[in-house]
Amino acid sequence: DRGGEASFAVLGGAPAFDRPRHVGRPNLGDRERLMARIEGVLDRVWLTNGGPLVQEFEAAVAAVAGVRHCVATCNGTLALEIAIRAAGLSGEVITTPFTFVATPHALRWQGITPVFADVDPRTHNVDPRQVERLITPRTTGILGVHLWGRACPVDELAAIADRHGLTLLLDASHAFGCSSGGRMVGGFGTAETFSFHATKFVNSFEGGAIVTDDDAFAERARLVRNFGFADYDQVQGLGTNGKMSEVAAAMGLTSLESRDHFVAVNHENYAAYRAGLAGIPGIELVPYRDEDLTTRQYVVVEVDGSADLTRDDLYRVLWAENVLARRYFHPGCHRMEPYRSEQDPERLRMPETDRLATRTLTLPTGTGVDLADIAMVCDLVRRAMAAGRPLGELVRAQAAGSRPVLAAVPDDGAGTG
Ligand code: T4K
Repeated sequence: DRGGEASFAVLGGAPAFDRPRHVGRPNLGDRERLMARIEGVLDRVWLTNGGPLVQEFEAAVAAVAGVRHCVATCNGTLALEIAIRAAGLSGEVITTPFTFVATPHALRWQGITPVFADVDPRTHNVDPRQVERLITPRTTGILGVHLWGRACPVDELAAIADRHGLTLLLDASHAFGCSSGGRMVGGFGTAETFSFHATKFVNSFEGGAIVTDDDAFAERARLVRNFGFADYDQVQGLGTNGKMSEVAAAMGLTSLESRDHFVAVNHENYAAYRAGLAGIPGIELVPYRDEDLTTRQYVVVEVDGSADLTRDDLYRVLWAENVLARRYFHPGCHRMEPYRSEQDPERLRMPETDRLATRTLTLPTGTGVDLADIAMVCDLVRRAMAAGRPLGELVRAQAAGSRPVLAAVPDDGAGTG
């Protein structure tokens, strides 16, 4: 009997999956192509510092994004930091609190105060009206984020930036290969940044990139990426080491070659989730617009706050079943250090983000799960929501008493990612 509460693994039943199903399980491309490329790296004895594979990867990324310049980096966080430097930002920069903490950290690491603007609960992206309200004489820029690959309100943000003489940068870590209103992500603002981390749609183990159509900006970003070196012995300014290695580019190029396959799998998975979750009271699948190109790398549900089973209850139920769903992005960055301690609590009131951060749950997708897995996950969600309040009460009582079946579930301090 899989119908009763007793059958849930969280209450002592057998887990639905015998091994974990992950969010962000890396999509691997063609292994032979990867290995051949790595052999080439070794044969050339050229491992990093602007090698041929990095150059090829930069050209391929620029082509997808439809921009003139791509500056590949060792990860997405360094791409942000270098873009922030190259843009000459200082003082305060307005950004969203509902993002991975790398977004505000990249600003703060440069001595800039990230000023959080609350989100629009319908789009999960920053609300432009909040942004404009927060501009002060110290504001130098706006850093938007295309959460889940759904473009943030780029036209409104660009208009605000123009009106106030600010620079607009976009953290497009989730949005490589996505479009908005017929334009590819990559060409918005002064520059955009990608992440090619292992968990991303296209991955280079670790990696990132800055893309722009601005020649002078690209030149500055290249200098900053390489210690400020303009030539062998000429340093033009402060720089860092943000270079991508040849092995990373080998993976990135191989991953890129399988892009169409990854998109097809993600779209098929998303459709299976949409069908499987349809009509479950209290569960809403976060939609993508069919008119935009989307990679559907993130399958996110909102668990209705008034439902008998909360998001956190469902999270615990799923983890016990070996479905390692993630509470991206909980809590909002404004509740993380150092921002929580450094900033005026009044300025950290983010009711929409707080509400969203207790409702969203990201489910496994990508090439690491198949349609049978998804059917099983949807069945678990349906049965858990149907079990409702009694199940929630048992799960909460048990979490408080820490019964061993919950050993795999991180406590509330987790969910940093
Ligand atoms: N801006 C935004 C909006 C971002 O989302 C990110 C990164 C950045 C900036 C910064 O870009 P990077 O500097 O990272 O390039 C993960 C990723 O590490 C991070 O790249 C990503 N966002 C974030 C959303 O997710 P965690 O701490 O959640 O990762 P972790 O280790 O818990 O892994 C996630 C899941 O993937 C786990 O269930 C395990 C699975 N996994 C992971 C890896 C690394 C695998 O199965 N194999 C693997 O190799 O941050």
